[in-house]
Amino acid sequence: MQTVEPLLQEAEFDQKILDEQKIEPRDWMPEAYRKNLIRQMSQHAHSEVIGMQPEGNWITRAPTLRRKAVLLAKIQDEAGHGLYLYSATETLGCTRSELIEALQTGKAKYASIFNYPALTWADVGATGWLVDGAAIVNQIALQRTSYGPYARAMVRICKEESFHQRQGYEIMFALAKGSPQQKQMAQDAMNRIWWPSLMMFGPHDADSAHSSQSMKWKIKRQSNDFLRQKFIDQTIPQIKVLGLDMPDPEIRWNKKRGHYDHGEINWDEFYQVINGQGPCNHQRIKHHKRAHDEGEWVREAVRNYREKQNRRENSTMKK
Ligand code: FAQ
Repeated sequence: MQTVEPLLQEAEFDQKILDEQKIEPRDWMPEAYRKNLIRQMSQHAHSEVIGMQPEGNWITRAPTLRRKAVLLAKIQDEAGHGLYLYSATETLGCTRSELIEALQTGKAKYASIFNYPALTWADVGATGWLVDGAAIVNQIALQRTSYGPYARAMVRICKEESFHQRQGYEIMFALAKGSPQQKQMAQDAMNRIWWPSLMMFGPHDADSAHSSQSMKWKIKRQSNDFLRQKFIDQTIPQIKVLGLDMPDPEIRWNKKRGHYDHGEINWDEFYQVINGQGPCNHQRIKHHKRAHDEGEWVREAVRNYREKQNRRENSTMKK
């Protein structure tokens, strides 16, 4: 016979979600909620960490010392975001090494955008402006996600992403208002990065495997298509200020809808990239493995230090 306790726990959980209360690590939660959070949060953490690679490529080639210092600070912020998100994910009962293994073996995904190369300096600008811009639109909604540690991490991350978006736009502005060659470089970067930025919001709502349950649990607060449209609507006026041509010939203001209409995303390309067949998937994971292996001595030193501390504490207690 089923005991009433699990039913009570579930009812309490449902009520908390209904009342907009946060679920905390010590609270009871359905196993599927926990697993879904681990999936989304760890993929988010992986995106921040893998996302350092395309931009990292430009640190030694930044055009001025100021640009270099700003880019370094931005990339360090992304590492910090990865850390908050990994730590928040660990509160759900999984270890860092399990999460890293899932990334390196391809079990866990990361944002498809980072499987494209950063070909020119303008890509650094377009990435800050469009990729961080898309990330903020998504993450502002996630500040109200139902899991406490994730929501709190998002508050700080959003503040930093906002600086990232502005530094990207500033690079694009300088290029777009510069020489004809610089303007062309900005146009080319925007044309290439536009579509993968739209893909960051995931498949259409009707094709999104997790959305319906995630929205019920308030893990996701707004749908993929809603957020994508919001990003498009806020970005088109920014393109106009830059004086660049639209990256999509079908972009048109739709008075009736009160939104910009746009062309269809190439979903075949999206699925190819998220399933490991993008231009840089192999390179990104290979680089991550190498960096991770090279950091083994740090993890070993921490483990040894902890063991030593534990032995010292145990012997003090015995005395
Ligand atoms: N790329 O059912 P849905 C950043 C997967 S942070 C790869 O709609 P969901 C900062 C999805 O995981 C950017 N995979 O999934 C930065 C699922 O696969 P699974 C990262 C994608 O979770 C800037 C399957 O497709 N932000 O950029 C993508 O409900 C510059 C079905 O999709 C976040 O992660 C994609 N674009 O909605 C750093 C935000 N889209 O798990 C450096 C948090 C979908 O079943 C430089 N995440 N998939 O194997 C989310 O909001 C959600 O997870 C979505 C996807 C909206 C990404």
